[in-house]
Amino acid sequence: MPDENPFQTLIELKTGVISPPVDHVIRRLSDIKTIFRDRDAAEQALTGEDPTVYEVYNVPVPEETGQLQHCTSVIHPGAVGDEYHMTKGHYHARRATAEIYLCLRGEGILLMETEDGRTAHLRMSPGTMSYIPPFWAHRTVNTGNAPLVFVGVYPGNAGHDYGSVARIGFRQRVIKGPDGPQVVAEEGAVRR
Ligand code: PAN
Ligand code: ZN
Repeated sequence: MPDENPFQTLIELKTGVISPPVDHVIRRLSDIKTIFRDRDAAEQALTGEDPTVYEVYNVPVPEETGQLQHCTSVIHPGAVGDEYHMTKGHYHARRATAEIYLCLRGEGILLMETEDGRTAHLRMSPGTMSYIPPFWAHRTVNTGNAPLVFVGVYPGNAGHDYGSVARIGFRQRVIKGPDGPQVVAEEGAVRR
């Protein structure tokens, strides 16, 4: 029997802010500094202010099979050394769950990889709808000068596993090249 009522939220397309107010996660550089390859540049940046790298606005939905989690992410423009601002990245705790990213604003690259070593990336720009299949870890990178704003929709029971990415790292990075953003293979061993 249905025990919930339909509801609606409003996304401000320019900022990604959802109203009425929902759960709001702020990731500052001090929270995520170890994900960037140039640790000295990260420490240097932290001697000044502690910049907000990205924010997530999560519409609260029960974490249950059949539900659809949905949220906006806003990655602010910037770089740490030669590496663009990006999310921590994760696998879904329940690996067999997919996700859709609909880009509303900005330019970026969606990095993906599997535990058996496959890698992929997709460019994001307003209107692109990217499909992250089950079993693919995902991390989003803002390669532009404006906020990268996108909607994510994924199964209610997916959950997030950050530990695997934190332990193993991502096999690809996006750096500033002479002709713009470049996707490069992570140097050295995969484990670090
Ligand atoms: C997204 C991400 C969001 C932030 O909603 O959670 O972009 O990235 P991290 O979770 O890696 O910090 C999503 O993929 N949810 O499943
Ligand atoms: Zn996800």
